[in-house]
Amino acid sequence: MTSTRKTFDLVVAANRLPVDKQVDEQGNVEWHRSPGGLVTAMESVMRSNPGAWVGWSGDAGEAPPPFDEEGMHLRPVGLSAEEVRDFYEGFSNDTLWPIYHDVIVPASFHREWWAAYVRVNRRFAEAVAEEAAPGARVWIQDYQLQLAPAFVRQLRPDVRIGWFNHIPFPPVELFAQLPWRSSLLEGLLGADFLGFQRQADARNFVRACRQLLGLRAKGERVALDDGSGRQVRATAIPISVDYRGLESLAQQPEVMARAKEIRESLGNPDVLMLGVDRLDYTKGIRHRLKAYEELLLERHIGPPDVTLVQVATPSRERVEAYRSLREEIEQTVGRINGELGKIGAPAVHYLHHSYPREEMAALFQAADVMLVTPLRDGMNLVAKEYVTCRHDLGGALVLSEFTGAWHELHQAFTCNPHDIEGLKQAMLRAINTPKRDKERIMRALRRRVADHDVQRWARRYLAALDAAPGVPAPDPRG
Ligand code: GDG
Repeated sequence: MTSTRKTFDLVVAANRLPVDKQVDEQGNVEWHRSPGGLVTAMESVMRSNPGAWVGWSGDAGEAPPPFDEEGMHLRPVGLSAEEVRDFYEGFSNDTLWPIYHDVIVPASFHREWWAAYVRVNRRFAEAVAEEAAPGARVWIQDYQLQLAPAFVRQLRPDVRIGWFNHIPFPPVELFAQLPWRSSLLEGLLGADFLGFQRQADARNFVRACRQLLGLRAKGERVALDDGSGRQVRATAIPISVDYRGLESLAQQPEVMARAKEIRESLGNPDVLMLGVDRLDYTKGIRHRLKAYEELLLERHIGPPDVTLVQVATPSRERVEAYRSLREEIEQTVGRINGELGKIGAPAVHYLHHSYPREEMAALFQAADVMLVTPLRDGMNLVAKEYVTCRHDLGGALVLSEFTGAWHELHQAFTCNPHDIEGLKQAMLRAINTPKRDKERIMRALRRRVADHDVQRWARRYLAALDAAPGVPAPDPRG
């Protein structure tokens, strides 16, 4: 039996499609590319390999039919309203997310959420299996799809399967809390190659396989005990940003003019501090505000000379932990402004919005001090985006040692956000270090990101996937 259906040599599966749906006044549906780094990276590899992308469209209900957009074949996966609640908001964001981020808030465990997670992972795998050409490369993304590798292998043993984790992989002591820990590991072990942000994350995974599944492991390789002789490699391939694309955006005269305008509209402060985060408890926004408030109270700094712009992009607003975080942050901002602001010069400019990329690039250029203070973050792209936009070598990056980014950008003004006194000192150092020293630091940070951009990340990942051991050749010596 022959089939005329077109299939693809590279299939990416991610929770979301790389496009957002927009409906015009006449009710016509249009899809617009969402500007994430992953999409940019994929574009560069898909130019030479015809590629498909499997993902959820973002709306509950039946999946729209597959379509082609900007050189990619897009294959939507449908989620019912209950599945959005149980698979996405529930198991992904209220069970796995807290466990994988040091249990900053308690995780919720519900068996119906797990059932939805299994069902949706299987649905993704079925879509991948239909789109993949014989011997294709399949690249599955992130914590929402940890069972998909094994489901894909059952359906399509001929394809090469990789998975990349955008968030941390927790130490076994935390991972072991999950009632479904063995199934999650077995799901991941369906892959040939597993990529992580940091070597420590890869080691945590290997240790979990040893301790919880009793498997043998040597270095980065875990040996399966199912009689197949198969090995799975787990290592770090840290993600990055589209350095060239973003730098040239930041060099546009309109963006540079907008950066100046932003500073003027804030009253041209001596020091503009900036935070840009999804409104998430992992990002350390509370700790940052506390340190800033203390610096104001102790009169080290104060408006109008110094001000803070905090962009908190709306996120996961139906999950309770996110609602209460928002309330707490907004109360804190109100208190700081009420007690320490001046007429025409608030101490904190708090913006609960999402902005276009051009505006973000302008904000990065306007900011003298960028505050990236997560309690735990897989990578943190904002840190890399900030230095990419600083082609003028201006600005200073305060960076938490609990981000993946810090392992590459440790020349930044390092902080431990739990240590409020230390965080305050890092903020003051970022303000007071002489300009020439700050330029030297910025040059080094920029060089690192320029040499390790997202295109390189994607190429390295796919090369590692191709070279993954699978079933190693028998030793010729017998
Ligand atoms: C996960 C991991 C890892 C934010 N607000 C706006 C906006 N953004 C953009 C930023 C940046 C991205 O969103 C956020 O990326 P982060 O890396 O900072 O954080 P997560 O969303 O938690 O991402 C993380 C990442 O995956 C990639 O592997 O680094 O550790 O948690 O690009 O610029 N962009 C626009 N408007 C906004 O208002 N245009």
